[in-house]
This record gives sequence, C-alpha cells and structure tokens, in this order.
Amino acid sequence: MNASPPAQAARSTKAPRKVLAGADLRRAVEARARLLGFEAVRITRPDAVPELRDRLVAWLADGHHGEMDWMAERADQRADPATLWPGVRSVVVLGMNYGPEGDPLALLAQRKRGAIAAYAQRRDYHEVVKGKLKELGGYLSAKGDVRVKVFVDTAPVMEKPLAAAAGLGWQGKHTVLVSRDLGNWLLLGAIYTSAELEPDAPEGDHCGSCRRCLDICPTNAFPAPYQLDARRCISYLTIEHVGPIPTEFRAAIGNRIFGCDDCLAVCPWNKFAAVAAEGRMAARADLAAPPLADLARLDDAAFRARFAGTPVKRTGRDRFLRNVLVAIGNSGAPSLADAAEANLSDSSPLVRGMAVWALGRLVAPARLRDLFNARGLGETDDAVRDEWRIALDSDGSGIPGHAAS
Ligand code: B12
Ligand code: SF4
Ligand code: SF4
Repeated sequence: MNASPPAQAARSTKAPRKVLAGADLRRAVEARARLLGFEAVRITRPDAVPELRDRLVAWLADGHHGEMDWMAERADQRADPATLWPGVRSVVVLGMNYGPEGDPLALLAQRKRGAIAAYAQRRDYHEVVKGKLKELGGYLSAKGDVRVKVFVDTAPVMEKPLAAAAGLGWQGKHTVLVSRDLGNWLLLGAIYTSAELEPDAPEGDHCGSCRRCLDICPTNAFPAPYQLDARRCISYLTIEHVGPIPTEFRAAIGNRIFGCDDCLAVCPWNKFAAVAAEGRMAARADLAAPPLADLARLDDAAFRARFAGTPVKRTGRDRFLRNVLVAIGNSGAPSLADAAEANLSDSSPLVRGMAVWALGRLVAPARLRDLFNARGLGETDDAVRDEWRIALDSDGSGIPGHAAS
C-alpha cells in the first residue's frame, strides 16, 4: 500500500490536525498495533542488517531456493529495503501469534489422517495480516503525515532478519524467528515508512547448545545450523514444488499433506507460547486431522469449496491430491488402497503417478499387476509409466510388454 498524505483541509473551520513525530508517533503506532491484535511491534532501520545481501546471494548460489525463482528474480530489492523503496527510513515489523491448541507432532501418529501445518489450518494469514497492516499503515500515514508501504510475505522483503534486527526475536537454528516471550508460532509483516522512528535494539541469539530443531527434521533439510536447503524441506516439497515428490523424500513425508511443523514444535521457547488470540485466526476443526480417504475423493470444485480462504488452496487440487496420495502410501493401511485406486484414472498425471506409488506400498504384487493390466497398460504419460515400472519392479518381475529402461 502506498498511502499518500491526507489532503489539506485549507478552508476548514476545524482545529488543525496535530501531526505526530518521533517518540509520540512511535507510541501511537505501537498502541494501535496492539489494538489491531498484533502481539509484537518493533522498529528497525532499513540498513540494519548489512550481511543480508551476502547471505541471500550465498543461499541462492547454493540453489537452496529450488524452483522458487521469484526468490532470485528480485534479490536486489529483497536484500535491501532501500532498493525496493528509496523513500524508506524506518521499518515497523509486526508479529501475530498463531499458537496451536495441541501438539502438532501428535498428529503424525494418526497415519490414516492428514497433517496440515498449524498456520494453514485457519484463514489465510496473507488476508488477515495484510488487512491489519493496511489499517495500521493508514493510521501511521495520517498521524505522522508520512508515506508508508505495507508487506506481508508476497513482496521482496526479508521479514525474518528485519524482525531480528528490530529485536522482535532472533532467527533460530531452524531459521525461523523465535521470540523469548511468544515462542516461534508467529507470523510476520512489515511496514516501510518515510518516518524517522527511533529503532529498537536487536535481539541476541538464545539457541545456545540446543539443536532439537535440527535433529528432528525428517528430511535433513539443514546443511548447517541457521541454513535451510528448501529443496529438502517438507514445507517446500508439499507446497511450492510443482512436479512429483522426489522418491527419496516420499517415505519421510509421512502423513504431512501441507507444510511441516516439526522443527517449530520442538523449540523449547514455545513454553511461553499462547494459543492464537486473534479470532479470525482460529483453527478450523475440520482441518485438524482430516481423514485421507475423504481428501482423496476431492475433485476440483470440492477442493476449492473445502479450502476456500485457507492457505491450502495455494497448491491447487492436483498438487494437494499428490500429497494426499503420498500420505496414503505411507499409511500402512490397506483399507486406503481403494481411495488410491480411484485415482488411477485421474486426468492429472501427477495424481495418477502418486496413486501408483501409493498402491505399490499398500497392495500385494499380484494385485498391483492386475491393476496394471486393467488400468496401466494404456498409460501415455512417461512419468506415470515410470512409476508403474518402479512399483512393479520392486517384486523383481518387471512390467509385462515394457522393456526396462
Ligand atoms: C521462502 C520462504 C519459505 C521457504 C524457504 C524457508 C527459508 N528458511 O528460507 C519454505 C517454503 C521452505 C518455507 C517454509 C516455511 N515457512 Co516460509 N517463508 C518464506 C519467505 C517468503 C522468504 C524467506 C526468505 O527470505 N528466505 C531466504 C533465506 C536466505 O533467508 P533466511 O531464512 O532468513 O536465511 C537467513 C539465514 O540463513 C541466515 N544465516 C545464514 N548463515 C547464518 C549464520 C548465523 C550464525 C546466523 C545467525 C544466520 C545465518 O542468513 C540468511 C539471511 O538472513 C518468508 C516471508 C518473507 N517475505 O520473508 C516466509 C516465512 C519465513 N515463512 C514462514 C513460515 C511460518 C514457514 C513455515 C513454518 C510453514 C510451515 N509450517 O510449513 C516453514 C518453516 C520452514 C523453516 N524451517 O524455515 C514465516 C516465518 C515466521 C517466523 N516466525 O519466522 C514467514 C516469515 C512468513 C510470514 N510472513 O510470517 N518458507
Ligand atoms: S519444516 Fe519440517 S522438513 Fe522443513 S526444515 Fe522444518 S522439520 Fe525439516
Ligand atoms: S529448537 Fe533449539 S536450536 Fe532450534 S530454534 Fe529452538 S532453541 Fe534454537
């Protein structure tokens, strides 16, 4: 948002509006942010993190962003707030708590149900936080007669290091921002402003010798503490990645069908975390542990209806079904084979391929061969044919009529 200064009421008979600045403006913004439901509000300078550029460049050079080309495309602006907007003098960083009610790790044992990351079991935070940021930005603009731009997630802004510089918390070894007062179930947003506001002191690192988040990661996504290789992260694989899930990660994904909370859930600083207070961010009961068999039946219209307004809609139906079928393959529940089988004729090769993989893990070799003869012989998509070949090869007898390649 780019709110312009309010028009001058030149001939108004009202008393002139008092314009706030410095500490007064800061206090007013803090109070308003809390009224709007932000649990944390801190301020930093746009140039507070000089190492930002080098670290981002190194991360991109290592390919750790995977297919998220948008991370590289506007790297200059991402690394330097003043490149994105030369008018910026201060950055107001906001945090909103979305603490889950139960332990997200408990869900992982319910193999016939899907685990959706805590942030996605509720209304899309982009909508909720952005709405509030706009309101706060408008307030700041009017009170201080200054310019503002508000960002949450979608703009080339590095919210975590800015939040750390503003003293809202520190980037833990899992790279996510942890607050001493609120734990790590926090969503971030930022307002860039032309106002000169007194910055807060940065927060120190309080991870110490702990490495719980690194050790629990099911896919070894941390090449080193404080660094994440997104290509190995289940959050990336189930949300951002477009094609079939690489074979090496399928078993480790377990029943996580959208995002992953493992590294966040084990952080000891969550002992201070509270359950989300913001009413619009309340978790939806039907997304807490949805049965995989139900999700595997969703067509496009039903997917949209079920996930409207939540972050889950982001993947679209086919990628979501891909994730559900991986979870079905990991369920160890032959009773879910029917749900997988129903997807062998899906119009999406992505879905058909994962259905084959799931069936390869759930049904006996003879049954798989029958299914191939009935439903797989006519398969035209190369990737799906490969899935059949690998699934059938696991009993050593190969695909009838297909030369092994
Ligand atoms: C791209 C992205 C992802 C990617 C990559 C994640 C990543 N760690 O970069 C994927 C898809 C994997 C992802 C996953 C998740 N995400 Co995300 N994601 C983003 C996004 C859009 C950009 C992050 C970014 O800039 N990454 C680039 C790398 C280079 O930046 P970085 O992580 O800060 O890396 C720093 C460290 O490596 C550090 N560093 C390097 N060496 C060293 C050495 C030392 C000693 C130190 C101290 C630091 C250090 O320097 C780098 C630059 O500061 C932000 C929103 C935003 N615009 O900021 C949300 C954001 C980070 N995501 C968020 C969330 C909630 C998640 C998930 C929890 C969702 C889920 N449950 O599935 C997971 C968490 C996974 C994890 N452990 O990070 C929140 C995090 C809130 C918070 N409290 O920090 C954000 C801020 C969105 C928001 N608006 O609230 N995400
Ligand atoms: S979100 Fe899950 S897969 Fe990604 S780094 Fe954390 S524990 Fe690993
Ligand atoms: S789990 Fe331990 S190492 Fe990881 S962020 Fe929390 S305190 Fe730091």
